[in-house]
Amino acid sequence: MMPDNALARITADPDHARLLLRQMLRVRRFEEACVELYSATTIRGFLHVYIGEEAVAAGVLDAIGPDDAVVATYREHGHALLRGVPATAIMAEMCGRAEGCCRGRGGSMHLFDKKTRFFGGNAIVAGGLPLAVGLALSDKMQHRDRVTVCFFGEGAIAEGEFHESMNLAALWDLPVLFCCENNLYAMGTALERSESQTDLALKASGYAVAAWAVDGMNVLAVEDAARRAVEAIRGGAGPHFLEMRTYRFRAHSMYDPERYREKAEVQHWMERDPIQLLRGWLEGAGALSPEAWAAIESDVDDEVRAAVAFGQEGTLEPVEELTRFVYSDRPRA
Ligand SMILES: Cc1ncc(C[n+]2csc(CCOP(=O)(O)OP(=O)(O)O)c2C)c(N)n1
Ligand SMILES: [Mg+2]
Repeated sequence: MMPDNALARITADPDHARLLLRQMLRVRRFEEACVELYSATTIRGFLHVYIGEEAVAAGVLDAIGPDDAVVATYREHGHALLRGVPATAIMAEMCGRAEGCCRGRGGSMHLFDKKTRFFGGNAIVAGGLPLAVGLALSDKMQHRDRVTVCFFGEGAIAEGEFHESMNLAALWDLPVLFCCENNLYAMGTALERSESQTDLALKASGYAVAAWAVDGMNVLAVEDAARRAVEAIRGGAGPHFLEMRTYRFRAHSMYDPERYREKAEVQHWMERDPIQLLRGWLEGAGALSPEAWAAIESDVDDEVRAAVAFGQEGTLEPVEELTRFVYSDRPRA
């Protein structure tokens, strides 16, 4: 069933709703290609895909501007892509090529791009939160009208860095949007097995951070919540926390045999696939013809195909170069 506000939003601006659909599909197809390249051992190391959670990045990143900053986790290919890092540069990075956004030295978990103010790609659980607080503190001290969005999984809530970051952000009234991607599992550990309090917004409220939960499978609801929060932050209302209720359809990483959850549970969530939900609502509202959907798919496939070719054809850095950037290249004064 289409929520009433979804119909109203689609009717008011069908182009925008179709754009959100396209953005989610770009992430889905890009990551499906990554899985294939991983199976072919073109992508090595760890790979954590975001499939199922696309509505969160698509909705939130639509609500901020180019001067704002983004901090994410190791499940960040989609965030980088939707932030505007070219698909080619991300794919080359995934394949460890010199043409990648970090010269192939970061790989899947450490995408970084100065131009789009994308501050990682952080492999340490909760490691991005203090970075976001620092970025926001710097903006506040320099009177810049910027917001920092920090994405992290619900597993981060068990870390001390979460609590320290919430406290300092609230104490210093910092312009941060904490965006918790609650997919119910931290690797194989279910939230209710590791936390006595599973209402995550309540935890942020305990630090006097404005917080609420959002249906993370409904991109329109995500975007709406993010816009409200960002507007309030820009207006000086201090940090906000959104608990995005979502689910990952695939395993934690490519190495995970998934023994900790039932197939029926995965199936239940897959019936709320954010892409299929929005697609169905658009069709129901008469705002997406079969031709329009086919055109979106075809554009996205072209983009991904070009990225895969670019990544595969990229150059591996010569072995002699591998210790570069460990220490500064600058000669000592
Ligand atoms: C400080 C730290 N401890 C443990 C790990 C190993 N580890 C990697 S991912 C992960 C689970 C994190 O789950 P969550 O924050 O919910 O994010 P999700 O993977 O679900 O997106 C753990 C424990 C790590 N990377 N960093
Ligand atoms: Mg999780």
